[in-house]
Amino acid sequence: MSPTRRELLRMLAAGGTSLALPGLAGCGGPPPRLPNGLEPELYLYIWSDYLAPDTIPGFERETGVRVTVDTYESNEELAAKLLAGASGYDLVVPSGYIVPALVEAGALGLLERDRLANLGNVAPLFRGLPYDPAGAHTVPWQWGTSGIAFRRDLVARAPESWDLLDDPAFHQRVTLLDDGREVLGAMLKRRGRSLNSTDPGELAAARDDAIAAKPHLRAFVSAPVKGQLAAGDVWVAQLWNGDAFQARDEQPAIAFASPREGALLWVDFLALATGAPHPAAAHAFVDYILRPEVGAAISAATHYGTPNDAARRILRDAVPFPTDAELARLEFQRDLGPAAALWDRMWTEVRSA
Ligand code: N2P
Repeated sequence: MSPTRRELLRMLAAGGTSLALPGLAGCGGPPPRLPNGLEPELYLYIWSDYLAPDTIPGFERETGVRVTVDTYESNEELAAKLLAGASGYDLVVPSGYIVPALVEAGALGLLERDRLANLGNVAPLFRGLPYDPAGAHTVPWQWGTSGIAFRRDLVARAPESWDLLDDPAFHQRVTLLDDGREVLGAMLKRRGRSLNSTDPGELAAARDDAIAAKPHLRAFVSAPVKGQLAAGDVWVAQLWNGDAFQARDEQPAIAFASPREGALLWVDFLALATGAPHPAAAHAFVDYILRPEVGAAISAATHYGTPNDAARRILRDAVPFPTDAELARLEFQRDLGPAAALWDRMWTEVRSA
């Protein structure tokens, strides 16, 4: 591991809050087992609004395992918790770009793939991705794009470019995600750069653009902006496609645009945490979400794309894979390697400016 990456991971870990250590009580011997061989508990740490209503109850009914779900709003929040050590979580859902750093830091455990009978349902497009090419630690959860959610009824025209940040009509009515990869990525795209840039000059310019936009912004906010859009307090929000369509379920005037300058494509993964206290239940859950009907229900509820071919076939409104024209404007989020430390510094400077 390069010193800069080590430094980044230490920084992330330092930002972590201590956790009540679920599942770590009673440290004598292996946990008890249910008659089906599974541990009676499972701890899942996942982005908010990322499950179908019956995903957890269905698994609990079937297996007798009691599942505790905690949620987070960014990969950095997840990383901080994992790197602080002994998180007590069994399963976590990182985005692809941060998987290599988590693996290098020893935060992700090895999946026993022969315990996953439904692995074959994963679409070829989502196998062997560079984040974890052999699928040693992860299976794909959902995929999506980042763009602009807006209230059709409150804006005069669809904001389809990041130039919206300069438009006085949106002053204090616009939000950006509380996420450095997303905000600096959008600023880089606005300047025609790669959202995976590691060039210090390009990154400094992206930082300066974000700082210049701050007086116009209502906030940096992620998934919770859905309620503010529905209430009409926010008119325009940088958001992920599925969350935008979840908000539209509540307020039909909410629409989603992919910015003209190009947008970000991401894949999130279900991964085993190192030292998962309930490995048998964790593997059973991974295989459960790989079932066609369980995967389809998750995508139907979250409005994200499923990486599961069998699930996609039974979905009524599956998110189509991007068209060639869209793909030309989309860019996959990648691991930044040692440059992650520079990105982190730039983002801290934006937040504290
Ligand atoms: C969950 C959205 C997660 C998307 N609400 C970030 N990759």
